[in-house]
Amino acid sequence: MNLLVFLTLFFFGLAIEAQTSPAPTVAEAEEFMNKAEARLADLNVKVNQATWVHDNFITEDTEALAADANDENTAATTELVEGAKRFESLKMPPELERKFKLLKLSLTAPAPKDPKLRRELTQIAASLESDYGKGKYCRKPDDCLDITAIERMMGASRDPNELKDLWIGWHKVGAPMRQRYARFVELSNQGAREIGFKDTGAMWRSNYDMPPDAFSADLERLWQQVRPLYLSLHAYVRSKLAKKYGPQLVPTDGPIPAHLLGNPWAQEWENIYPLLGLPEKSSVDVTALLKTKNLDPKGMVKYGENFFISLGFAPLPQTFWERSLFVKPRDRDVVCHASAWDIDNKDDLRIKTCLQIRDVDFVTVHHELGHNIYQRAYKNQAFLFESGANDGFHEAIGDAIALAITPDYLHRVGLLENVPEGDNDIPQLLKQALDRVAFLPFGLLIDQWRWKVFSGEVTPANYNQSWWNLRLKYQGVAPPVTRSEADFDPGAKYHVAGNVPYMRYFLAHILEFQFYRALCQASGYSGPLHKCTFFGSKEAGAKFNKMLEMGQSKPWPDALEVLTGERQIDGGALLEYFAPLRKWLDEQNKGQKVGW
Ligand code: X8Z
Ligand code: ZN
Repeated sequence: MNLLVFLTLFFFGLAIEAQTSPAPTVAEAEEFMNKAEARLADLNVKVNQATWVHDNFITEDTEALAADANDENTAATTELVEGAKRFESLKMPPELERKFKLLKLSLTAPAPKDPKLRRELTQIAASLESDYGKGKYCRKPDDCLDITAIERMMGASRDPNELKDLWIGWHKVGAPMRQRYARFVELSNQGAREIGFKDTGAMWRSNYDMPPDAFSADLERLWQQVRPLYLSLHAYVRSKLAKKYGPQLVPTDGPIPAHLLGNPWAQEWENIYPLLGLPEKSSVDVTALLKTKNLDPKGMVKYGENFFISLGFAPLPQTFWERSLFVKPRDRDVVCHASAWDIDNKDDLRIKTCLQIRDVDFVTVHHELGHNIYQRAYKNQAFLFESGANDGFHEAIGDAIALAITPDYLHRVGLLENVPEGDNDIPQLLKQALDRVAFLPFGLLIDQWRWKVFSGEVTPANYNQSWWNLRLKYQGVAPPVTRSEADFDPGAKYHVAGNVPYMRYFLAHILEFQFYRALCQASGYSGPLHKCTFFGSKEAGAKFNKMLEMGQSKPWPDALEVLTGERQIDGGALLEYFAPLRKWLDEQNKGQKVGW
């Protein structure tokens, strides 16, 4: 057959094909989507059940079951995304169009269509999470510390050698993950490309109702807005640590050694408050209050629930109390990193935590319950809208409530006898800044690193070096000992091992102040922002719920507007909250170098 005849027949064939599959209609698209949502909702319950069991009882078998469930869900989603391509050029009503977009973005780990490769990816993902959950530092064969113990010890110890030893010990859990992580990146990128994204990082950045580059620009705007406050805090903390540990260990013009900040990742610094030289008893010691009241972990959660009830939310279901994990079990490996669950996308809410009786865990309790309250508020939305307006919203709900744990609140619920008198709010604000402001650059850098890894700008040959470059650039911290490419320090952080995107926490740490300020206003409060509690305000609760029940049904600026009247994420509320502290820090830092 000559070429001309062949081409004629070929195009004739195509024309017939086009005639036999006419352009799809909106009704067909709707039908496709309804079926897709029903199928995914079912699979989602299976994934939740298998993952819950795995995370609460890590064994080879539960790992295989969790990987299986994830594999099935990933396969179905991949197939549906492929099927949805048929409707790509169809003009649809906005709500339906949004569902198609969200379907395409719904996998955190997109996988290749090839079942063998997909399976490899889901198995690697499950094994990395298991490894993190089982992770231990064994000082001697019969003296092994899990992450809960290490967090406790690094929060309490002031011995630099012990801290260094714990830091090095915990970071050993990363190294064995390195090769599997590199393979995971390859496979997931292939999956992202098959769906039409440049790489997995670009896909993650596409989930913010704006072009991915505009999102990156917004992050830079936010960081520049809050960075001066972070630098002031960093300089002040550094000078106090230099006094405590000496300038050889803590140079007054350089980065802070990462093992001295009271936390394995130097991400929140509240635990070193006693080293900062403020008069004792000048701020409320929540840890001491919880201990004096003899609260057990469940009791702490009850306080959290009670706050939400005071705003008008319904109590948590009985099953929450029966099925949640509050304390680390003694006899088995669990993923202790705190999380909130909605197993059936209806009422089966749970948290999984290894609580200690400490102020930072009291904040975590409110954080997790915020997830549960959001999940329940949007449970009547369509499946693909059962999410936060964006993932930063989800992380900010409980944190906004935790900001309202003021001395006044603690007094009202009977945890604190006397509210400290006087108007010296600096100790309280400093404590809060050690938690929320110290976190900001950490929240920003994790995915700066991961996005570079996914894009190929960072390769396995410089995984660790680039990690520490970013730690230095944004946080101004340095590792206590020389690191090399035999290490894989990112793997010692849960969200890298567990493949949970992290930019959400940076956003949340800004959004929570916007939410908090709006809730304060709704409650009728006027006064310095940091003293506000909206405990008991049904008005604040009703306004909150209006935003929460929207889930992800509308672009996030619409949701933000419902609660705050603003359409931009903005650091103004955070800066307002910390304004008195900023002034004070700048006075303390006079004559000192700021930055590193
Ligand atoms: O992972 C969490 C929550 C669960 S979503 C406990 N957080 C981040 C972390 O621990 O690294 C909350 C603050 C940041
Ligand atoms: Zn969370």
